[in-house]
Amino acid sequence: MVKGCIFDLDGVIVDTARYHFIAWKELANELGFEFSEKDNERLKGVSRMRSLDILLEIGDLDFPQEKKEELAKKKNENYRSYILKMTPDEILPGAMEFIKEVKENNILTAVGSASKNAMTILDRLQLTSWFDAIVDGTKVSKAKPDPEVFLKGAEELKLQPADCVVFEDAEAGVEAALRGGMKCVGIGSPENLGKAHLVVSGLHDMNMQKLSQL
Ligand code: B16
Ligand code: MG
Repeated sequence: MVKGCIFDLDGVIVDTARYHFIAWKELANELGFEFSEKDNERLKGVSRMRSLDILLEIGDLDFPQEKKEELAKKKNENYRSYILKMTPDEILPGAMEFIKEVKENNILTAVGSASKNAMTILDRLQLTSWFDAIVDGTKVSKAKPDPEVFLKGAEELKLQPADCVVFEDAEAGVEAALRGGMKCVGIGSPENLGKAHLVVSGLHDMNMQKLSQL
């Protein structure tokens, strides 16, 4: 029986990928190269510094560590200027309803996100109090596909990994959930999330029946 649901944030509860995209694109343009939406797909679920490395690889550029940190800081300040304007209207369809349904069934809830801005986003969406545990990029040292973020989530919920279901939109996140010994629901397309136990197009397509059959 499922005792806990652990949700990834970006791509599952909210679509911050478009703000990441605008901020990374602005940085790429300043550095003198183009960055497309297709390129942005490679950054989903990936940590900030690893995202910068991928971006610089696309632009065929490299910089010393100190300069890289300065660039990542600049991108993050720009990104934060967008997320600070977010409202609860931006919660993805069906997410609020599913989280409520899960809680009504006495199942615990957690967030497991790579983002160091997760608390700001959850506050802007007025969602913080809906979660029994929040594990974000400030609490972990190993990026997905390492299972650390989800194992910490289960631990904070005081549950065994096998009693938890992870909801993830990124391939590396699905891998992380499976490596952690959890069930996983992929949010998106079976093409790249095929390893998950179930793939749905969004939380609007989830319900208690599907959850209990996992
Ligand atoms: P930050 P998730 C991830 O969030 C994003 O998908 C990824 O694109 C981003 O680079 C990463 O967070 C780090 O975000 O720069 O805010 O620390 O999908 O794990 O909720
Ligand atoms: Mg995600």
